[in-house]
Amino acid sequence: MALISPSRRLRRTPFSEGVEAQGVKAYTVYNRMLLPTVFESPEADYLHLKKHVQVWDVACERQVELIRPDAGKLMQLLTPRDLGKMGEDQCYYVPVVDENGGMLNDPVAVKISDDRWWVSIADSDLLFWVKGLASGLRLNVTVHEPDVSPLGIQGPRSDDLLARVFGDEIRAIRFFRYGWFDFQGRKLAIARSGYSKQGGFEIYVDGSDIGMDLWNALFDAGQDLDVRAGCPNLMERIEGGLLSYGNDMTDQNNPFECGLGKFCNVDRVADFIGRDALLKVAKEGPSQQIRPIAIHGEAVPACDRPWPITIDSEIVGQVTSAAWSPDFHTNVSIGMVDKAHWAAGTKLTIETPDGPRDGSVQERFWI
Ligand code: THG
Repeated sequence: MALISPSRRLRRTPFSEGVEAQGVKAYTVYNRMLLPTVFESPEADYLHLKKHVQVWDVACERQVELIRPDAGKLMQLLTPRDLGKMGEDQCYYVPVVDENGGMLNDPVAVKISDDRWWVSIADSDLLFWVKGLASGLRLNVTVHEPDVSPLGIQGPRSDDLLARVFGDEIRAIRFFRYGWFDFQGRKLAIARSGYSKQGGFEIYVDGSDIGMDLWNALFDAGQDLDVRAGCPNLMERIEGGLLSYGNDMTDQNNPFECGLGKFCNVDRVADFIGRDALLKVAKEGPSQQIRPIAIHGEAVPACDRPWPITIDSEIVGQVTSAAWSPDFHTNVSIGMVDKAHWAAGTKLTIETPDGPRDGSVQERFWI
């Protein structure tokens, strides 16, 4: 593939300097910002992530901040997930849907207080939707993108690395909870969350000015842990069934199709946008759904467009993410499959650009 030309529109991050110094080899574009995809090689990065600890520049997970009296009301309008019992130390993975129940984003919502929220977005322009609603409904709320950039700490030695920089209290943070920790006199929210299944944290770095200081402090503290710069790893995230908005689902899919029905409290939440549409799907059930699919044979190429899934030449779905898994010795993939054919064990044909390949629906994701 040809190179992508840099420009002001393609935003750098507070950590880009560090990422470059560590020899980043490839980027993708996410929320109009640079997101590293490879350091050493996809395989080497994967093996290191599963054994050690990595620091990830995921600043492209931009925050949409909702602040002032109607912030909580607006936040609940955005999602079918019930936020009623959410504490001021919690993060929730929340589907955000439009008036048709179509997925607009699948962010992590961080509740700072009743009237202040951060919505840590996937790759779509959610800011405009939220600003439009706030304005159209004349709500008493400010919606903007603050200078807050997540820095991921992922891998089995994450606790050990962060304890050295922030103290042992870091170890007590539970999954999808966060605490406030001091760095250079600034209070940073640190959550036990992140886009891998290897364990870890996300530091919400408040202020670009301290980005490189924190980056350097982490690498200084973790030398003997073999800490490295890393990034979301395609093979690992498919093994773990972590969804990628724009790849595995779009606004053409509802949350039930995405397997996110467990995050939809359509009966309990009285007032969210898309409720009528989702009540219908909740009652009838989705007609297609995301499934783990093993693709047999040698490594498949990059999945940069949907690959049709067929049975006896009839299209029954599509694969949207796929990669060779070094640990499971098969191609792991995520696909959307019609109800009639989504049962575990179903044999499928996947029409890859290299030709048709045999595959099968799996009982569950690999990790
Ligand atoms: N962290 C933060 N912001 C993000 C992401 C993140 N924004 C972009 C993107 N990732 C949003 N998408 C996801 C997808 C999956 C998860 C989080 C964000 C995730 N899922 C877990 C799972 O499916 O196993 C846990 C879900 C749960 O049980 O609540 O973590 O990663 N800040």
